[in-house]
Amino acid sequence: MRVTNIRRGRIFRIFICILIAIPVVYLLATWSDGHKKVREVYQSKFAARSAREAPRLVEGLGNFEPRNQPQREGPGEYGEPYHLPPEKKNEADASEMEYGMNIACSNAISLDRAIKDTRLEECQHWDYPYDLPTTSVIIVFHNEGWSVLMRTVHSVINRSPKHMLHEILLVDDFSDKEDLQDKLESYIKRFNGKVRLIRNSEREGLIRTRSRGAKEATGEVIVFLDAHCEVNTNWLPPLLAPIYRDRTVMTVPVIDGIDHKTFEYRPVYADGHHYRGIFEWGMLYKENEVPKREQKRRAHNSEPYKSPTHAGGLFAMNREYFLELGAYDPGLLVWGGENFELSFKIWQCGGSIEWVPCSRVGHVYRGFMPYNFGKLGAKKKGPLITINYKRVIETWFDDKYKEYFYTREPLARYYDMGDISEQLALKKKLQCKSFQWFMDNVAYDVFDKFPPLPANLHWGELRSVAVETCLDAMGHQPPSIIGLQHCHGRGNNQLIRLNAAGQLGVGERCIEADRQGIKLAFCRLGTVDGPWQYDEETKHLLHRVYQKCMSLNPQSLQLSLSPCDVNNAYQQWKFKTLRP
Ligand code: LR7
Ligand code: MN
Repeated sequence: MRVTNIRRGRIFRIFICILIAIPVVYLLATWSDGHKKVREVYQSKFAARSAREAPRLVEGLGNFEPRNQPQREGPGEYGEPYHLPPEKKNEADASEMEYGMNIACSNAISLDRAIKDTRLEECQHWDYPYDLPTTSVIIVFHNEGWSVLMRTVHSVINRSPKHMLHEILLVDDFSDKEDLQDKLESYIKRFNGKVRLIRNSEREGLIRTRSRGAKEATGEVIVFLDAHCEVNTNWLPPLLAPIYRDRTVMTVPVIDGIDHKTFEYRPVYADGHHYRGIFEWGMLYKENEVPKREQKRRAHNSEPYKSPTHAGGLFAMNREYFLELGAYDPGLLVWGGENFELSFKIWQCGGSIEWVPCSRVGHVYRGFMPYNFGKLGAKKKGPLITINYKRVIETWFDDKYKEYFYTREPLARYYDMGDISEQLALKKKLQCKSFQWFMDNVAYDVFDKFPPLPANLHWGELRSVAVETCLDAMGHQPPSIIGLQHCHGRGNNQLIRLNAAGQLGVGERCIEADRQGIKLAFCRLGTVDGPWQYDEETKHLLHRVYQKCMSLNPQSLQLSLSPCDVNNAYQQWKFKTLRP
C-alpha cells in the first residue's frame, strides 16, 4: 500500500515533470534555434568589426582560403622571373619601348599563372563574413599590353570568391592598339557576362575614366586596379570587411612589385614591418613606417591600420560613398594628384583610409611612361601634374600649408588651375574639417620626415656671373655631381631655392658640399636647414661650415669650394627670376 502510494506519487511527479518539461523543451528548442541564428549574424558582424579590433583567429584555415591547388609548371610560374631566349631579344626590346614593360616576356607566361602567397602567415586564419558586399572591379586602360591586361582579369576571376565578384568593368580610355579592339571583345565572351567592356569616345585620362567607371558600375563596392596587376591569394574579403563594418572606409591593399622586364613577383616590405602613405610638400608621394601611436591600436600584426593617403591605383570603396564625395574632381587632368584629392576629401569630410596587410596585389612598375597626355596635356600652360597638385592644395590645404607647397614649387603660384569653386562648395556642403585637423589627427607623422619649410630667400636660375651657364641637377639620382648647363629659363632641374635656414634645394633634393666637390644629395629627412649663405653685395655663396665659397672652374666647368675672394668673378652667382 505504502509502496503503491509511493509509486503513485512518483508516477504523478514524473507526469508533472513531463507536463512542465514539454513546453520548456519546446521553448528551449525554439529559443536556441533563434539564438543560433542570432549568433551567426552576430559572428559575421563581429568578424567584420574584428577587421579593425581583434581578428577572430580560428583553428585551421580561415574561410575563402584556397585548398589543394594543382601544381603548375611553365615560364614565370609562382612569380619566378622569366628570361626569354636570346633570339627574342629584339622583340623584347621593341615591346619595352612601346609599353614601358617587356610584353614579349609577358606573352610567354600563362594568363593563369600561380604567384607566391606573400601575406603574413596569420592572414590564412582570419574568418570573414560570408555576406560581404558585392563588388565591381574597375580596370581603366589606355594602350596596355593585351596579355598584361588579361592576366589582371584572370587573376581577379581566379582569386575572388564568386558570390562577391559582381563584375569586372573594363574601361578603355580611347586605346588605338589593334588587339584591344575586336580581339578583346570576343575574348571576354568566355567570362559569360562577368567581364564588361565600355569605351571612351575620346581620350579622358585615367582620372576621369575612373570616375566614369564608378558611375557605370553596378556593384555595391568598387575596387580600382591598374591594368597590369595580379591579385594575390584571398585578396578580396579583407578589403571588403572594413567597408562592410563602415561604408566610409576606403581600403587599400599592400602593393607588391612585378618586374617590368622579367615579370618576377616580388613582395614589398618582406621584413614584416608596415608602411603607410604620406607626402612631402612638393606633393610627391612617400611611404613611412607606421608610427607607434597607430601600431598600438592593433592587437594583431595583420590587422588593417589607418593611413593618411595612398599611392592612387589600387583601392576599394563603397560606390555610393565615392559618388557622394563627388568622385574625383573632374578638373584634374589625365594623371597625378587624384590620390591626394580623394584622400584629403575622405579624411577631412568624415571618412577614413585603412591599409590592409592581408590583401596583397602585385603591380608592374614600368620603366618609363609610354604614353603622352594627348590633347588634354597640350591645353594647359605649365606641367599638368603640378597644376593638378595646385587644384588639390588650393581646395584642401589651409593657407599656412599652401605656403609650404609654393615654397617647394615656386612656379606653381603662377599656373592657371582653372575654376575650383565647385570643389570649395562641396567642401562646405559636406562640412569638411580643416587641414590642420588632418595634420594633427591623421598625418601627424609627416612633420617627422618633412618639417614646415622656411620661406625661400632666393629662388630661380642660379647663374654664374663670369660664364653664361646655370647650375643643373641634370635629372640624375643622388649622390651625383651638379652640372653646369646652358640656361634654358624653364626651371625644372635649373630651379634652385635657398631657404631662410640655409638649405639649397633643387626639386626634392639638396645641394651639398664636401672636400671633393659640390653634389646633389638626398636632403636629410627631418631637417630643412643647410650650410649656405648668399651675399647680394659680393654675390658669394658661402658654405658656413667650411668657410669657403662656391666656385666654378673655367677649364673643367665643374663646381668646387675655394677660399672666398671678392675679386674672383668665378665665385659670383646670381639668382635669376623665372616665370612660366
Ligand atoms: O590617360 C591615361 N588613361 C588611362 O586609362 C593614362 C593611364 N591610363 C590607365 C593605365 O592604362 C593604367 O591602367 O590608368 C592606369 C594607371 O596608369 P599608369 O599605370 O601608367 O600609372 P602609374 O602606375 O605609373 O601611376 C600611379 O599614379 C597614377 C597617378 O594618377 C595613378 O593613380 C595610378 O593608378 C598609380 N598606380 C599605382 O598606384 C600603382 C602602385 C604604384 C605606385 C606608386
Ligand atoms: Mn600602373
